[in-house]
Amino acid sequence: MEKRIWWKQAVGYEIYPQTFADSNNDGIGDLPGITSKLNYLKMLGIDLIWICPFLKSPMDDNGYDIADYYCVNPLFGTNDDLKELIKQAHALGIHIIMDFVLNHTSDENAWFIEARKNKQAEEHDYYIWQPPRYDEKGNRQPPNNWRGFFSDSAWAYDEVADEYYMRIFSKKMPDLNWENPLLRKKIYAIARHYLDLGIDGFRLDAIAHLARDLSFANSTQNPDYDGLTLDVSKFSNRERLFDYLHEFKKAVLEDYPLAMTVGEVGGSSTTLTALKYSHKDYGSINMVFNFDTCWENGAYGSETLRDDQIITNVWNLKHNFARWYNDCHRDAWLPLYWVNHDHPRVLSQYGNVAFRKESGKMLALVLLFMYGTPFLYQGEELGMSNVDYQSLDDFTSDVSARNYILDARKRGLNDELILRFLRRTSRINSRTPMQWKNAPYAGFSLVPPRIKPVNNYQEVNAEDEIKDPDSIFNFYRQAIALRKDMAILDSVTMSDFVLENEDDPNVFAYRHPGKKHLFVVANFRPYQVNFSSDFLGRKHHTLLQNYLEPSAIRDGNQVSLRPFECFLWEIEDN
Ligand code: TEU
Ligand code: CA
Repeated sequence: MEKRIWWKQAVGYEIYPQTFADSNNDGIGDLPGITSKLNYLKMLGIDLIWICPFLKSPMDDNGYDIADYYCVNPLFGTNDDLKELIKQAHALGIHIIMDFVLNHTSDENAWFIEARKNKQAEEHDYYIWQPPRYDEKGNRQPPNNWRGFFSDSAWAYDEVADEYYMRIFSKKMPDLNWENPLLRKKIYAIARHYLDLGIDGFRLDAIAHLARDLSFANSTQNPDYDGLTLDVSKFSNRERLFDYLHEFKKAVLEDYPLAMTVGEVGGSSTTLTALKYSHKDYGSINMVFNFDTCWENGAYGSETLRDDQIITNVWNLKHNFARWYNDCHRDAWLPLYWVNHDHPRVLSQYGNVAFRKESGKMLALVLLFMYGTPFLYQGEELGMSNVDYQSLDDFTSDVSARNYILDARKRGLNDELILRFLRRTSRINSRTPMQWKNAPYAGFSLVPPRIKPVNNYQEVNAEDEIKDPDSIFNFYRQAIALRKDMAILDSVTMSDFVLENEDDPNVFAYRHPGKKHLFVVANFRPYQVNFSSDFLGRKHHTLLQNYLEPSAIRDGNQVSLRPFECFLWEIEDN
């Protein structure tokens, strides 16, 4: 029965291996560390983990730059450690999906080493090369004005080849040329290798970018101060990419019907485009991550805003979730998440550290009862929050932050503003070590980790959270257990998702009028707000709430909600 597909019932959890658990106390998280925490994840109710890249890599982009697709990064363990992790996870009923990076490799990958050395080599054409341009003064320039995602040009010059190679991320991450059929075969072989090893599927990294405008014409967008412009139409969601993905499906995925695939399609993909990837009849993969529900507090690009100007746009947030549901649910499945390893912490984004417990639980409730497969991000279940770093140096383990600092200084931003902006938006925020206990380095390691822990592990850590029956962790546990109740899951995934009092600017409320009629109400403000709905007057029983005493209902259809107050009701329809 289609509806019983495992990944439609699963609750996922994203792991950033470098900072999840360090088994050998060298300051770097590793695969045996993950294995050692499987029972923790099981206790939480997780049955699907997505592990960010752990293959051999010089770590220019923390593993998204792969040097050897067939070898576990020695920093993280061995190929045998991976087999052991798969075995133990499966024994507990936990599926594992791998982060598969197929848009680019590391420049230290054997393919690229050969490609730059020898233009005649088969591997040369695995990458995208263009001759330099020369300006009036005779200075060498990149082939065009395209900017990449990490602030600088989408091209890097190679001395030996005397050509530029395309690289929309860092210069150590040359883009792969998907037009080359031999390269595509190599990629498919890698996918098969890991599926045969027992991996249950893939998160497909940066998949929206596999096809580019091969005319390499300049973007006609207005260039920025340095003559470059980030024009995503040049390398995102282009028609040709769907041919590649269909081939991938035929060549690999059709032979593994239980494998799950979730593509990262990013910010420039509409719901219509999403269906091209993931339509149940004509799509190639099972679902796609979109970014439309991220950054709805305006933090993105907020260089000149004060902290008190960063306010969640609850209307946009809930309507974006509803739009993806409405446009897709008949034909495609969806993943659900607040944030991932490329974002700040959700507690700092949409919650509030002054109301850690209340807002942490509220965020759990709202996410876990929507349509789709929810993914928590490591530490979310503990209420982990953004970094408290005081120096720009603390951000430099992230190549995008390094490039951003250079670019922002060129634009005349002072270091104080840069620091404020990075503390608000940097990817490092989510990459700090898991806070396992109240011990040095948050109990993550006995030595200083490469990425500094947030200095609140005295109060925010797994050991204490597990013990405290009223903790965020235990709230997640209860919420996940409820979601897994078959009758509730059927309502969540098979009856409608309807926003309730949809224009209320502060409260995110929705219903599932299924066999079990579910009603979620959540105040997104750090202050008291009034909310009205006819359903508030209905007979119900409370399944979950984040304040011990229920709020007093006034006039039958009005309630005054305390800061971040939320509840889940089952409405009695007769
Ligand atoms: O991120 C890609 C990414 O977030 C964006 O570039 C996205 O494709 C774009 O905004 C589309 O709108 C993935 C990983 O999650 C990230 O950690 C890596 O740094 C990156 O790919 C490169 O591998
Ligand atoms: Ca280690």
